[in-house]
Amino acid sequence: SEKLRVSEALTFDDVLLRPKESRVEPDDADMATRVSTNVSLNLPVLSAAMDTVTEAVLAIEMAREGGLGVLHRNMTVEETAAHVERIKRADELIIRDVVTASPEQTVREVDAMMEREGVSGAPVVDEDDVVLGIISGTDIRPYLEVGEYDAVREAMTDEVVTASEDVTPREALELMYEHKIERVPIVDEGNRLTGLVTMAGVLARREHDNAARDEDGALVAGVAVGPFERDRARAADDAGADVVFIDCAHAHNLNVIDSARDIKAEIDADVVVGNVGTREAAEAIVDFADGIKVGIGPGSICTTRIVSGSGMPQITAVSEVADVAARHDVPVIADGGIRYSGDAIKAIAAGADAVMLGSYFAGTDEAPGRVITMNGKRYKQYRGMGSVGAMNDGGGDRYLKEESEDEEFVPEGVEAATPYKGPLASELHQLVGGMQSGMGYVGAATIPEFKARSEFVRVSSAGQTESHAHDVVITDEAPNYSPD
Ligand code: RVP
Repeated sequence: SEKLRVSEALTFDDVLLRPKESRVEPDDADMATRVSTNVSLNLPVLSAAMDTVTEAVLAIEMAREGGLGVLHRNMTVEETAAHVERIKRADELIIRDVVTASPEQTVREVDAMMEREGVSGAPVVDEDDVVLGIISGTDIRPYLEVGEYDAVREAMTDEVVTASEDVTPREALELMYEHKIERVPIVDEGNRLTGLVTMAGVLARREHDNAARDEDGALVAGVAVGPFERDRARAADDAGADVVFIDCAHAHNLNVIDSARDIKAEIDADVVVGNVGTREAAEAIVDFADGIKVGIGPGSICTTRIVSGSGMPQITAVSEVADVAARHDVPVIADGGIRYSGDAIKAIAAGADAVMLGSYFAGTDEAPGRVITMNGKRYKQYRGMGSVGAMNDGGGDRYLKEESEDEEFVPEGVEAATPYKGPLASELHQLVGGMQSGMGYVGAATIPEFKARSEFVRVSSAGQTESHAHDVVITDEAPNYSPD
């Protein structure tokens, strides 16, 4: 019958990257990419917007490593704004909460204050915040011996090196080295204090030289919002979010598309729309979306395909969407189903610019939730946002048909546990290192080059068996491989 003349759709295990001539050493593969029209990352990796995966703590670490954390939406709108602000302030060059001294205070008082606030120096300002001097532990020490009741005015250094708001980290460091000082007050045209840059702050930022930052140097922030949550989208945007993700299980719903379009028109942040899994869906959103997220049913905790009988195996879904998106120069994110680094780089080969993972990060220290021990092994909770538990806790309307109190949910996700993994940075290191190996095998030094150069071969089930460790008993756990 006509109806059964169906096309085939493939997923990760159905394909492998064809090895090619190469001069690319994996370590040299450049992982920089775009996640949306205006936002670039240094790693093509996002953490899922799930309440057992991404809150501010994990998002900060993701951005410091070069990727992007997408905040879940099982929280109030106020909490969303607060989490975004935490991310944005985390690596701030200019401290805004400056501990200041007044010229009339005694040296003794300032000494106690600095001790209490945990700072080793403070700008001295008048009632109008005009900077008069700066006082440090070194200025204070001699006075503590002979004049602890003298005024700060006497003890402070009154030739202060200041800078303006637009100072760069490099300029600030140069100033500090040149004048042998550890802090530079930031002032406006009236010499009024607006902030402070410290040596310790600049050096801490240097430790994360691969971090994903906005043009002001703050870490990038991503936020999931429900398709009809204009208030959350606006709050996230006002708080400084770089990318807002319209978070929907089926974004080829025309009501969702209308609303996403409205949200896009209202906010400054980039708007990524998803999830979709077909060429037609991509065509319906590509004219206004800043990025398209792909994944109908591949997630490890997702039962959409079983419950609804609908879905698209992920490699085919990504490549259909990518064909459309590439023509409009819109980035694509492959979301869900990634178990190994090999899956992640296959998703990029299929046409994605970045990948999003949930289960891979849920077991890390930075993810919300406690470590639990079962049968002597350590786990952390991981649950689908369409699971009964997540929906009962609030924002799971992604999978909710109707808002009704008394009717039972029809979940499309499960509640589970995932092995405890330790720090996020080492998980990411394994993930990205494996992806870079893939680029080495294909001979591509950048993500765009890899997308163009990579080719797939089809794998039989015998080939799949051969791919995994086989015919041996594994004696030691590898950090990047644990077959189910
Ligand atoms: P995974 O990385 O395979 O654990 O998949 C994570 C993805 O699964 C999420 O980014 C989201 O797209 C999807 N998800 C989240 N909750 C559910 C559900 O309850 N069905 N699915």
